[in-house]
Amino acid sequence: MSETKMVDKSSKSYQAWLSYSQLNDKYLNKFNDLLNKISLFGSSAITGSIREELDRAFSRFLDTDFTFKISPDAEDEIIFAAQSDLEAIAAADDQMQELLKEINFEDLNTEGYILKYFQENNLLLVTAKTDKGFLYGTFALLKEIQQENNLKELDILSNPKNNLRMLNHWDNLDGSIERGYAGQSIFYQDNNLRNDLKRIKDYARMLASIGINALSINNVNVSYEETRLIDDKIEMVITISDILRDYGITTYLSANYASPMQLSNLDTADPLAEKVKLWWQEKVAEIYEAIPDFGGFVVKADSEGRPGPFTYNRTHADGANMMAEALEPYGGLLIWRCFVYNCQQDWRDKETDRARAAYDNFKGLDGEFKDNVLLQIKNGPMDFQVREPVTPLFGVMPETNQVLELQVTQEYTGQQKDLCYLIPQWKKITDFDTYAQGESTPVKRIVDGSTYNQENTGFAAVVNVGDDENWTGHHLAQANFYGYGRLAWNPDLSAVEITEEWIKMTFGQDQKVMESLLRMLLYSWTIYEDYTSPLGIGWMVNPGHHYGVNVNGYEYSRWGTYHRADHQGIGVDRSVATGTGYAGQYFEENAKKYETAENCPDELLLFFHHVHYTYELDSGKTVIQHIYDSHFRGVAAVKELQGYWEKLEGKVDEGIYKNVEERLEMQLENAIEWRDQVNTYFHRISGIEDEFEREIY
Ligand code: GCV
Repeated sequence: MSETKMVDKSSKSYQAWLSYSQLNDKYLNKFNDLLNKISLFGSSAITGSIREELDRAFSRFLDTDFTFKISPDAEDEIIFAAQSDLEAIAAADDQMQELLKEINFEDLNTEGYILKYFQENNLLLVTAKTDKGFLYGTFALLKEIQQENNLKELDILSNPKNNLRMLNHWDNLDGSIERGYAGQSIFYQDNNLRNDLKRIKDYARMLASIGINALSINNVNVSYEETRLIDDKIEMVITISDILRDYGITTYLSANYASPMQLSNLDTADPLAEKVKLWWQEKVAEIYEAIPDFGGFVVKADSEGRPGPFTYNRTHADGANMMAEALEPYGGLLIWRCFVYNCQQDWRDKETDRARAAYDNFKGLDGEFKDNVLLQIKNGPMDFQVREPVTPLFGVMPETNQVLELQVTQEYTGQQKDLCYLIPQWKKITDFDTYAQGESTPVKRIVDGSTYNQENTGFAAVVNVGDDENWTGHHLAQANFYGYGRLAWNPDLSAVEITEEWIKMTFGQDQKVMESLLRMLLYSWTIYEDYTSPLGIGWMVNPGHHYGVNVNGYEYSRWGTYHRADHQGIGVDRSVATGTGYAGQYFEENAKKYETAENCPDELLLFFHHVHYTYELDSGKTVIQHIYDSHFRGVAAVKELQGYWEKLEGKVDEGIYKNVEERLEMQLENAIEWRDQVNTYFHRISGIEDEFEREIY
């Protein structure tokens, strides 16, 4: 039996951005009239969640025992009601009838919401077409209040830009989490459900507050026990989905492609075999009997040892469509991952290029997938490195639904020991111009479905939470979780907007806290890049667990992840002219940019080209000098991070202060090790001195 961690649910670290601190007197006085007269309409399960949240929030905002009046009256000045309830009120109320004329319900989609203040009536309405929109609107108003924004200026209509806003758990039933850095699973322990269902509910609240509407609850590497979730362990899924549903979240499962073989001893999982099709149809019918609003499956097939249609000489379209067909009658989705590559490569083989794999495996299948199949594509062609180009697959499959997959859990970006705030990286990815339809076809416009007029598209990401009291190990890693949801709702938000919002929601209004944290968070990704792998090369990590430096850790392995450094130069030639041809997978504008070292941006130079250490970058430095400088700079910057944090002692919650202080110490140690090993390695191998004669070993 594994032990259960003690968690203080009243702590600031647990409450995360939903701690609803008491409002300051000035703000309270200004909006007292509104804040004390609130009513809520509706009786659905989701309105029940809204009611609970409002009770919790207002008791803390106002520091009183706040409970809603059962029967709202006409004097109320903040009204929470969905469109149908407002219309019912309006039938007997002329004033409401007039107000309704000013509300653009026709501009709302099914998950959108409106927050609108009417000055003449001193009335604030929170409304939406559906319960789900209403839930998001409620959290949006709480966000406005918690940030102490002016309620009498509110006039917001917000629709999510992406229909699918998903998080993927890589949780196993024994409680472990693949690539988890914040403790054990909040769902499972010893192949059972954990008995702390309250925690799952608190998690659902956090998800809803940032607009997440889909959750896959088990690892994409589906092992023996997890395969049983669609069988004799379905009760566990029912319990979880019952909690998530009340927060507008649809439950998905990662499915083992070979389930029919494990669960029913079928001798094949061939997608074209009738008995296999029938098996899935019957299985899916059973699942929907138990969970009528089940979302569907996420599938990792023919990838890193997982079973898939290749075994039967079938295509990924054959495999995905067979499962999608079973889900179709119920409106279920089949989310098929494109992380398919040869993980048995010989490092001596310079022809095979892992970066090419997603495009090579999937591009030719465009138009062959059913409408309820979504291809989930990692942001880059390799695997969530600190810097890699955006995958060329986005935009080249106009007849296929595409979903962007990000990694919130920090596998290659510091494992929640090192601070690495990923919103700036994700902004670069979502804003990347694919040129799929000429200039201005950024990734975000492909995966929001607008470029090719698709509905089943959106964002997915591997989440970073576990059972640590603060959910994410490093308290500041909560910002990645928060920011992912906000970006999935609206990828046009800027990194600064999202960051400021999270800081105020978590730490309140203190200007010093804001200034320090903004700097710490916004620069942390490039700081991490500085002291780790240079110029887009990636992978110089310890094999297996992927934390810490190991320059040659993956150089002679089977994973297709090489830097090809020798005494003269470094980098992988992926040009069309002399290399693996990967650069040619992009639309022309990008292909040209990446094809030559001269045109290629510095930050990705070594990803696309093998160059001499004395090659001069756009920055004017040589490659080797850049390696030295960035590594020295990276360590210096970590010390600055420590300095910024130290200024906040006494200004932030003590537990949080200590947590971050400790993590920054670990980060410094890690950064020093990276700096010294990388610099020493390249100094020895190149024989070139540092211009500034700093200490290299
Ligand atoms: C869930 C990388 C990770 C694996 C992960 C895989 C994937 O290879 O190291 O742990 O497996 O990606 O995305 O499927």
